Amino acid sequence: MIVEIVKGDITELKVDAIVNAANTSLLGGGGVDGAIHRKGGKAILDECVQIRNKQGGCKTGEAVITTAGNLPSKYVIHTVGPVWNNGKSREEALLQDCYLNVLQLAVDNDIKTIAFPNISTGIYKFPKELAAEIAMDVIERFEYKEQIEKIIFVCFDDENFKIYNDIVKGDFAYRVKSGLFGLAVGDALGVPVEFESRAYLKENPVTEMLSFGTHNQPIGTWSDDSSLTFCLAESLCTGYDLNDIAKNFVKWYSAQLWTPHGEVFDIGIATRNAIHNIGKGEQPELCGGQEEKDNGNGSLMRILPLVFYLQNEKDIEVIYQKVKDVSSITHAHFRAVFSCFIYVVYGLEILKGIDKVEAYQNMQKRIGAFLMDKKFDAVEIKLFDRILKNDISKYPEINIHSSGYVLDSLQAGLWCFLNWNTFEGAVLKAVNLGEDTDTTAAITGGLAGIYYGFNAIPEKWIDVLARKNNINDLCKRFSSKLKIEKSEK
Ligand code: AR6
Repeated sequence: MIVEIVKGDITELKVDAIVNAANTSLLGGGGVDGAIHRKGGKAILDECVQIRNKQGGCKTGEAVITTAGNLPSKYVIHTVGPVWNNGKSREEALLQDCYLNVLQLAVDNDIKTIAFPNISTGIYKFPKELAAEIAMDVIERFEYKEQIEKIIFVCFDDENFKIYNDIVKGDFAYRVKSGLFGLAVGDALGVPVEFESRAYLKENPVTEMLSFGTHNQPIGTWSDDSSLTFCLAESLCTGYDLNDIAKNFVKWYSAQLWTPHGEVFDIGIATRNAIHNIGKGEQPELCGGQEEKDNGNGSLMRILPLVFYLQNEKDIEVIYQKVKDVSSITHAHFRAVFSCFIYVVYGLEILKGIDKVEAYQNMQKRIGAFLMDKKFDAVEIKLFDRILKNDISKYPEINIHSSGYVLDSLQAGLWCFLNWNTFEGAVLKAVNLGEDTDTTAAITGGLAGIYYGFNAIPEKWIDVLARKNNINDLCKRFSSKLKIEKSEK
């Protein structure tokens, strides 16, 4: 079941059913009830009268169904919300009953898409925030929710729209889903044009999800970037165990774990060598290449799940060590490790729900403080000046490279994320920078996904994404595992 929040007029929605905030008479009134009867016409009123004759109206908390007359939807489900009486008259329980009874009627009538107004929050004066929390809570706990494909909350006023968005975006499971889908969508947008030059893409920019091209894959196919990201998340679902993570990487390569269509069609050199070492039984954190030439973007592209795993970790030393170990399975050189570290620390700031520029500055401060007592090679640290000392977003495009070199990928990913103000704009820019298109867009898409949220990812891109149901299922398992760990701490 997908939950969407939209701002607008519920009478215009073409869904299986819209919900009416009616009164016990069922004969129409003001607010959304008035709008539905006005637009829907006499047919709805006639059916309501029939119901009245049979059962004498509709009690508060209950629901009845009619067809939708002249409205674009097929049905209207009328429910009667409670009038707010300072919480003294079981209003919360009655509002819960409204949502529950509507959902039950929807399932009984094989309704797959349904739109709710913000019941009781108008003329009946129910506090909006409390009403939104009740609505979300009931649908989350509804036993047959998987029988409904989509629930849309239609907010008429700005205040309700903001309240609903805040609830959805603040939800941890939603953020996990936003990040992992954001990464995979970016990856899949880049796959058909991987290795194309920037000049070529300036002439022929990618604006949509394409098929075939470089790797001859069907539309919506993601690459090793997403595969290894999912392998890491999959392993973290059972706890933090480097051996298990490394084993999953081998399973991907040799047993098609988390491949989009059962085959590995792209793999980096360093990752291939590391997987060979893992197979020989070496300690996981010693499997990755340690030479300067081993600084490809192959660990950065798959590190995102650590942002979620480390969400409650306050100690930056622990964060560094975990990022170092997980990167080192395939990429052990300081530059690759430190790039992953910057990405994870920035991701943790983004996860707080603050503005992306403020989050960027916080990341710079946190890493600056972390470096104070470290004796890292100064030449290496200097390589990160553009990101840590300056503002990477201010550099002109000509200074932003998008090769498979980890430092290029990190700079390009941050640059796209910071300079475009939509998910779509950021990932398309990342693809159109050319060369390592899938990885630049995956790195951008992971951050942009968390920041703008799953609902901001164009639906047409999610629709064509390979194994989207499996990814959704992984996100649910991963976030509930992390929620359990959080409550046990
Ligand atoms: N589309 C979506 N939402 C709307 C629309 C619309 N066209 N019009 C209003 N809303 P209310 P209640 C929102 O007052 O509080 C009637 O007289 C509105 O901004 O319609 O449950 C009935 O007959 C608010 O957020 O319903 C009852 O007597 C939400 O819908 C009484 O009002 C509900 O506001 C029910 O009061």
